[in-house]
This record gives sequence, structure tokens and C-alpha cells, in this order.
Amino acid sequence: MMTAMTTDPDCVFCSIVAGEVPAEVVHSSDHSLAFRDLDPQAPTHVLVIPRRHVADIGALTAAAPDEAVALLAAVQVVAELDGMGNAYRLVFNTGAAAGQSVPHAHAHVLAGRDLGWPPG
Ligand code: DGP
Repeated sequence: MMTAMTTDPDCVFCSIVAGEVPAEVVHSSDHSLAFRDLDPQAPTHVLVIPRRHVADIGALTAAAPDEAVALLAAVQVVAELDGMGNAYRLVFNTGAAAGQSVPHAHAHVLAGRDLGWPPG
């Protein structure tokens, strides 16, 4: 399903997509952008986001399932580019109670240190 691309002028990740806020971009595709997290929690910490403004991964999957798949494909490209191989953690904080602070869907890709389980 395809719907019109949406953006939110008050969203910091939309501003990064628009090039209005600087970020260290590591990968870009038609539907996604990957850049290093401002507050890294591991030696490698990349955020992979849809260009479309949607609140979370569930909303992306509902609005444009093809773009959710494209996001996961971008995660794998980022992992390979950054030398993570097959050892990384993928996190979608979804909802404030789960630690989501930016209401624009994003995948955290973390690697480069031992990652404990269960997560905090
Ligand atoms: P979360 O708490 O799951 O919503 O993660 C949001 C992440 O976004 C958090 O790890 C910090 C990061 N972040 C917030 N603002 C910026 C920004 O302006 N630039 C970059 N590169 N990262 C940001």
C-alpha cells in the first residue's frame, strides 16, 4: 500500500531528513535514512528511520508495509557497512513507557560491545 509521504515541521528527525539539522549520515535510500545517534549507547549506535513521518514502527507497518520492509533491509545494509557482520541488536522503543523519546519511527542498531539480556 502506498500513501502520500508525510512530514512534521516540529519533528527533529523530519528536519534531519530535510537536511535542516545536521547528522552523520551512514546510509540513505528512497524510503529510509541512517545516521549516528547523538547519544551513543554502544561503540556503534546508528538510527535507521523512515523518511515518512510516522509515530512508530507499528504505524509505519500499517501505513506502508513496503517501507517497513525497506527499513529492515536498510538495517542490514548499515550492519554490513559498519562491519557489524551478524552481531548487532535492533531495538524499536515504541511508546514513552518503553523509552521512546522521539515520536518518529526509528530503529536503534547497536553493536561493538557485549550487550546484556534482558535489556534495561
Ligand atoms: P528513543 O529514546 O528510542 O526515542 O531514541 C531517540 C534517539 O534519538 C536517542 O538515542 C537520541 C537520538 N537523538 C535525538 N535527537 C537527535 C538528533 O538531533 N540527532 C541525532 N543524531 N540523534 C538524536
